[in-house]
Amino acid sequence: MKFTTRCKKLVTAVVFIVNVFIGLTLLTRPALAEIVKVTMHAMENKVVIDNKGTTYDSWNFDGAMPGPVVRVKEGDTVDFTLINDKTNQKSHSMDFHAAVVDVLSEFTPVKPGETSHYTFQANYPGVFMYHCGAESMAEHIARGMFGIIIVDPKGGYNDAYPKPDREYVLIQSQLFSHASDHHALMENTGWKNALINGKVFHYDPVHDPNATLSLQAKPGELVRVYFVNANINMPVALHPIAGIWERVYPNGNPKNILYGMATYNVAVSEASTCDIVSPADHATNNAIVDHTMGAAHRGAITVLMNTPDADPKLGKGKNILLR
Ligand SMILES: [Cu+2]
Repeated sequence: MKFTTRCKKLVTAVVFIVNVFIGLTLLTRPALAEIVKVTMHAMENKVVIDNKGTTYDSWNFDGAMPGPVVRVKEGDTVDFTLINDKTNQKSHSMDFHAAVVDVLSEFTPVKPGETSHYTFQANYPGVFMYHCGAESMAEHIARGMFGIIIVDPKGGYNDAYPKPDREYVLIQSQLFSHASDHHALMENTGWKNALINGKVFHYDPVHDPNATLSLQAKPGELVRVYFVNANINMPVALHPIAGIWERVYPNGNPKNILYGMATYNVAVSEASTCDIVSPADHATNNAIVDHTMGAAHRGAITVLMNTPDADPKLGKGKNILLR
């Protein structure tokens, strides 16, 4: 063998070993904290609130009820900008329940045509509601100014917090016929429907023939539901009919674990994580309901189909909040 050929082989071998070393280092080190820029527009527009196309005068973030899913890692810094479009009539604000800041500065309302900006470090893993806090807060939430921020734990998955096969966001809210009637909001009268991710019977083809979506998973898969109670006044009795929550993580923090829960009571403004695993040997369905009957029959029923031909794209990546 010529000297140059031997030299080339040696260099190739060294490069290979270095690459393997770098690869292993990247795989084993904890994820580095990042600065995550999030910009939202406060908007006042009509949104569709059922499966047949009925519209509603909504105030919201980025044009939809609920607003966009924000997802960061524990330790990340969220660099947030709220733009209140000048075409709007109302002042709006942003209150992230994942933030530890000053209510009078960071969460202060901004007028139409103005912008607010603040940063916070997401130091607690879990799931959290966000919402507008401008006066009257009840009306701003009732009209649709809410959403979820997911803070994934920096330690990743483990036996007590296993990697899910599918993830779904479900955000329940109350639809008031007259959201500007603040007395009705305070007295909890005149609420017409329960919305799941902004629509009545959104994922329930059993109770609404117009429903085209449902949650899907394969039999035996671990389905993780990130649930937010964005109601104005009512707790949610969250129950997966024909199933049991394998684990519930109150506030989504992996350190908080409840096992084998049939019904989990979700306080107003609470966000929590609920895991469910269906039987692996045959197809089944669950109906995830607010067992408070007045809410279930007003629209808070979601069908989870556990079937071998489940759409492989649902409950993954960007498809965790189905619109
Ligand atoms: Cu607002």
